[in-house]
Amino acid sequence: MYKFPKDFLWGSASAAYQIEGAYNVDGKGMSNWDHFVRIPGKTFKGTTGDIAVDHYHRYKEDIALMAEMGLKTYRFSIAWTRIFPTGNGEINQKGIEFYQNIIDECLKYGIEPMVTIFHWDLPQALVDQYNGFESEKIVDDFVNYAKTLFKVFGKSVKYWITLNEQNIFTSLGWLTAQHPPGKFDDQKMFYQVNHHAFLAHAKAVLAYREMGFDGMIGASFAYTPSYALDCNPINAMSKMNYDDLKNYWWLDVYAYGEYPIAAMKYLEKKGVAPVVSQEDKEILKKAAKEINFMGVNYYQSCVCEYNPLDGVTPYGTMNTTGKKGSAQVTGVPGLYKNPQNQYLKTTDWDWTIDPLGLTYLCREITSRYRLPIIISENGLGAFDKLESENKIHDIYRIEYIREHLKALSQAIDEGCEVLAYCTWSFTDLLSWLNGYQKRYGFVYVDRNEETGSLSRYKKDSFYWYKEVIETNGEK
Ligand code: BGP
Repeated sequence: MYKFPKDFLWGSASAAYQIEGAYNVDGKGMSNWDHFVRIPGKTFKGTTGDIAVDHYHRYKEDIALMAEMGLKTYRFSIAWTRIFPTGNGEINQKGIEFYQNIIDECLKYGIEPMVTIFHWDLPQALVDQYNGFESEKIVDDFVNYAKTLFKVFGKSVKYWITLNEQNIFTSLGWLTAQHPPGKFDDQKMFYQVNHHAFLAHAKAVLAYREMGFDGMIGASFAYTPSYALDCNPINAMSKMNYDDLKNYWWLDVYAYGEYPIAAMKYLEKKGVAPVVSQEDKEILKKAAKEINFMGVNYYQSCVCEYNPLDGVTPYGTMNTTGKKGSAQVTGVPGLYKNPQNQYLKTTDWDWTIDPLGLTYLCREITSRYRLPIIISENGLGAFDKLESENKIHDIYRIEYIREHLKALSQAIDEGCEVLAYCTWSFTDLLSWLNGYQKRYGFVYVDRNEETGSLSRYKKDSFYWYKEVIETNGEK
């Protein structure tokens, strides 16, 4: 049914904070998330990743399940605080050992490790010292951390993702106050923080090359492709505004080392543009030539419509409960707003389900950037039900992934170079804003306090994806 290249990397992804637990074990330092979840009211029903799904102690069992499924790659992130408990200084050998074990375990089964250097859990010590990404000091500490990983793991790991979804952790951290540091509408800082993150990414990429490695390195971006509401030119302009500010602002810097012109003008007029030196510009450009792929996390597309100056703002209620229809329309006054797409269904969390959007974005990346693509996340968050005999009949997930794979194979057929597809996620895990009830995995994790003890059960989708991999997508 689908066509995929011979060495296609069938994968699945996770992130340290969302699966590991063991938040204060073996010398690990406190992260900004360990800190944030302890502030009352910040997370869904006060959930934390203190234990998460205890992957720290169960990684062998989890990776054995990956091997049983036949995964070709496993994307996971390293917790900075396990390697450098306070962000820099002395290396914590126990942390190195843990990730060495994960990597060895993957390699033992022929699973290619794909490592995310930063998936949002920042050493709290760096926040206490200089407010983390708000200061340019973060760049040196990040590069030092990345270089340590390259030095220790660089021979066994060939795929590196510098930053996961820079667009999301900065938006939720400095605009909507839903992630640490929980700041609201601080636009000036938002753009400055992003600039520091770009520099951190760029310098890490350059360091990787300077150290002589020839593996694959890039960033992963949460890409929400957009459609104009209709052929009214004012809505087409709204789409252009949206893309410049919400997509190309990141993609262009990774791929070209340059900010989009119209968006920069707009921010300058508003007085919120980042301070960018000549030297920074050169670094960004140099690093852009060194990335090997664009990492894309794809969950949904959006519609763009004209939004008047007194229109909706970016700060409408989000659906973090799974109660369909509770999300509000948001946008940027004067530029665009994002109404629901009447042609598409949504998940229980109001995320649009749009397989063709995946073909669309692959085509766009290919023609705009001429870069290979790694789909580093794609999946369906749902309320799964544990039935008798520990079965989970998640046909809706199978259908979701099947349709997205069809769309991906279409993109490949139309000339896009796609190297890997990682589902989010392998086991169920913590959803940052939605607690544990929003499940994504192929493997169910039983959280029932009496019976659960975090037992793992294979869902129907597990067996289905196993066959997809076995047949290289022809099933
Ligand atoms: C991405 C993140 C992941 C993961 C996923 C699902 O933005 O990179 O870490 O959480 O989204 O999102 P959610 O858990 O909000 O449903």
